[in-house]
Amino acid sequence: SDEGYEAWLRFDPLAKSELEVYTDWCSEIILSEQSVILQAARAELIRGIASMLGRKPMVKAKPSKPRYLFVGTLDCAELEGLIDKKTRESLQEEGYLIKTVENPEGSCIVLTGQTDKGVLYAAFHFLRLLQTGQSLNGLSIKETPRNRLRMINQWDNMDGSIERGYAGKSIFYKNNKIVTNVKRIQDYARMMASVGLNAIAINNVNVHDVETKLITSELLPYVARVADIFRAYGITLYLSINFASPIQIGGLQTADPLDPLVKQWWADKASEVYRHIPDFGGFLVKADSEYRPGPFTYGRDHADGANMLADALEAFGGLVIWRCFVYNCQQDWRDRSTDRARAAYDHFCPLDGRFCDNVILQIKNGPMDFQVREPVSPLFGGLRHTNQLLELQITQEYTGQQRHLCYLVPQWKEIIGFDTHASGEDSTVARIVEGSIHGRPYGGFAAVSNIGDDTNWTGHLLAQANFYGYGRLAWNPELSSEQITEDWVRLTFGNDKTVMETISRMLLDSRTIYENYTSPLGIGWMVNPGHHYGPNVDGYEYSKWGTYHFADLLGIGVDRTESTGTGYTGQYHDIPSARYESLHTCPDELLLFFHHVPYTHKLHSGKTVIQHIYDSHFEGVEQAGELMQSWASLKGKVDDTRFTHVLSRLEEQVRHAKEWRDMINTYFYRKSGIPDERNRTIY
Ligand code: GCW
Repeated sequence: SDEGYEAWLRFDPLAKSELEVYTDWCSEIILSEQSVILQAARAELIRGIASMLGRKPMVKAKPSKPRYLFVGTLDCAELEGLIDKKTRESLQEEGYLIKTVENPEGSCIVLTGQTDKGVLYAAFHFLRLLQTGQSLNGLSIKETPRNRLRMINQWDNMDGSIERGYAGKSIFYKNNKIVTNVKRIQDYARMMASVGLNAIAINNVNVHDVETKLITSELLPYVARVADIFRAYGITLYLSINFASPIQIGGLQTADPLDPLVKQWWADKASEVYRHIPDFGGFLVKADSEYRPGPFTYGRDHADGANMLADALEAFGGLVIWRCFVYNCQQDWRDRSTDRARAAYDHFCPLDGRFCDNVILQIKNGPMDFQVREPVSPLFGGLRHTNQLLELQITQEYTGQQRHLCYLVPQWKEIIGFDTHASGEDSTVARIVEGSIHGRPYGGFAAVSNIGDDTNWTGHLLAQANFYGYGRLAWNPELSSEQITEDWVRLTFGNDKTVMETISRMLLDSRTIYENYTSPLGIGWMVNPGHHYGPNVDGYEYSKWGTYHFADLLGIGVDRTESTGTGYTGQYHDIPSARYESLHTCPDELLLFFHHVPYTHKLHSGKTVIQHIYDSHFEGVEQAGELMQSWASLKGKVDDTRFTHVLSRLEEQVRHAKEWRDMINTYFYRKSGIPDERNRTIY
């Protein structure tokens, strides 16, 4: 039965019309070099081509047919004459080239890269061309990743649970051990490489007791085996570490980053790790955040902490990825002067310029925590002399937990396209994190994974699109949502036009729909505390977490202006700062994030805030119903197993959307006493 295990690497048999030409090109592969990564490329090509064309290609050292695939790095002598010098020189480290070379003596399609990694990416791209039915004539595709780091963070714990995981248990750990059956890890590596991802941290940033030991001689051999699997797909392995390790596993009295014994301990630890894993990526660190240990305990700051680790790793080429999700999580709700949104900027901007070159700050996209709508974190515009990594959340903690359809690529496009104005116009987040604006050596994207051991990886089958889209965007932030979506649908469901258009539309509309029936106008939260699923307007209103909406009988929203509020708007550069500061220019969708307004305040849309709340919630539920209808219209066009699975998720979504609608509308009707203009049922 088809439960979606193959994800977008299904390689379903192709239609008759395409078979003949493709077979002509693909029945012979010329590959003479050896390396584990080229081995992987070869295996992928054989598997994909055999599956799509129904015939296994032969791999040879010399061509015996007039048409063939040539696979190899630019170093391969045979490439002389096939690729000109200028093109060769223009290819960057992980870049690749797919080129049709027509010669009277024999024509080939060249899949090549500067490194074997590039060749692997070329192989996956080539398979995508076949699966989506593209012409192979005159191909000349040159690709270079925009970001040096294209990373995945697993929030997996060694007991097999996954923090904020909605697709089963960990594929990495079971019963406090690293799994021995590594088939799924390998298939995961394939999925990652197929979209160009090149780095992974395999344990939760909240590093508990057992996971603290991942860097001990007892567990490192097992970690090394996992690193071996990823290495074959060009993926570098990282570990999240516990800042208090010197105490917890090192027997020291302190973890003070300036203590010579602590420094020495980490330096020794680093060399031990690299003895086991020579190409180890480095450490991912959550410190002084949500009760995790960190430098603050010793009166040191984040630069002291990060640089100490960076010094230990430097000799081995390792990186420290230091998270900026640092805020006061023991706030008093009565205290109106503390604003959690300010925290990352307030903590890290003053340290700009102090971090070592092999430290990268990992910054969540928004100032709060992965809500369906947030402004972009002002820290991206603030830092100038520091490497930056954008942190996104693929796992749908606040966006329906993979029970609701919420395709995040459009949200991510908005984030990376946001103009910080840090160095004049077009200082987008994409350009900042890639390092080009401030000339930084490292940078890129990181994201929290949404996969687990459910057969289809992501719980909701359509949530695979979020993982896929993340990888494609990390490679090239310029790709449009539409392009990425179309590719994913074709790879996953085939090239039928109706299927492609229907599913694409569903995906592209889904985030707005989810936003419509959940929390309005950028205010966020309003979820059940702890697990964060389902509506609870006051769930966090009187808590210590700093996530308030301040709704009363007259109005709602957080005043984050400089003139009368928390001053958060002042963390942006002039242009975005002024835009958010003024009620006249603040965009509707973020209004309540920046301003506290009466329910009768008129939006740019012409509606009052209260009427907008009612309308969007009624509309959101209708739209969720339409999602279900759209899917239902595909009966017979999508195999039964996948069809039924998605349909049942969408039915659940509609039921739960109604719950959201009625709780939110009722709450605001009772608070404000203002009736719905259209007299619909509010309880
Ligand atoms: O969003 C919050 C989550 C925590 C998470 C934390 C973080 C890993 O609710 O589960 O912990 O963010 O990003 O560190």
